Amino acid sequence: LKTQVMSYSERITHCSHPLTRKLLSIMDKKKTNLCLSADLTSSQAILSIVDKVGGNVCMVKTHVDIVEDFSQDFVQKLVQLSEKHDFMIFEDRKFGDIGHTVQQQYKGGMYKIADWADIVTTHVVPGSGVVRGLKEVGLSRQRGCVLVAEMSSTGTLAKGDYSKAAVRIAHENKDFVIGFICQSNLTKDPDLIHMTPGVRLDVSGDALGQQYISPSSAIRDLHTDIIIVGRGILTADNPVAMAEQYQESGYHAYQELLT
Ligand code: BMP
Repeated sequence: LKTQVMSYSERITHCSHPLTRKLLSIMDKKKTNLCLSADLTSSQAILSIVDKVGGNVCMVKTHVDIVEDFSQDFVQKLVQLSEKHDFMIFEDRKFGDIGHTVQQQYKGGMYKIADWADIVTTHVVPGSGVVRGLKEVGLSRQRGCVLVAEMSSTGTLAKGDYSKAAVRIAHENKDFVIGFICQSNLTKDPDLIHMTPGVRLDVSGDALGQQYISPSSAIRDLHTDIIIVGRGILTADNPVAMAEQYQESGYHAYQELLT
C-alpha cells in the first residue's frame, strides 16, 4: 500500500486504530495537515492563539511543563477548544524512563496528562517497556502515543538502527502507537502517521541546533503526513494569516502528491 498517494479519506478505509481514523477524518474535513506547536508559557496566551487558529489545524501540540500558571482549568478549556474547532490534543512529553515511572508521569503528578491529551510522545531509548507502561494507562482511556523515531536537531542520535527499532516497536504495539515524530517516511503502513517538526517558511534554523525544512519538502518530498509548526506561526506579525499560509502550503503539497 502506497500511503503517500492515498487520499486521507481513502486511507481511513485501510486504518484500524480509531485515533488514526479520527485524525485522518479531521484532516480530510478541514483540509489541513498542520499541527500548531503552541509553545507559549501562559495559559491565556495558549488558549487565545488556539481559539484563533483552531480552524486551521488538525492537532495542537503542547509542552505543558513550560506553562507558568498551569491548572486543570487550563486543560479543561483546551479540551473545550478541541471540541469547538475539532482538533486533537497532543502533549509532547517525550517520556524516556522505565515503564513503571512513565506510567506515573503519564497519569499522575500535577499535570494528569492521560486525562486530557489524546496523544503523547515518547522516546524509545528505554526499549519497548516504555510503550507497554504508557499503554496500560492509555488504552482504557482511548489514548494513543507517537514514537520519536528521528529528530530535527543537528547531530541527533536518533537515526539509522535506532529509528528502525522505533518502527519495530510501533508495529508491535499498534493498538496504542499511532505514528512517529520523524524526518522521513519510515513505513508504508497506513495506520502509522508521520509527523514532522522543524518546519518553517522563512528561516533555516535557530541558534540551538534546530534545522528547518519547508512544508512542501516535508509533505511532498519526504512523504510525511503532518507538519508541526511553532515559532513560524507564533512569532509572526500576524499569526492567524501565517497559520493559514502554513495550512495552504501543507495541503497544497498533499494535493500535489495525489495527482
Ligand atoms: P519550532 O517550530 O518553534 O522550532 O518548534 C518545534 C517544536 O517541535 C518544539 O515544540 C519542539 O519541542 C518540537 N520538536 C522538534 O522541534 N524537533 C523534534 O525532532 C521533535 C520535536 O518534538
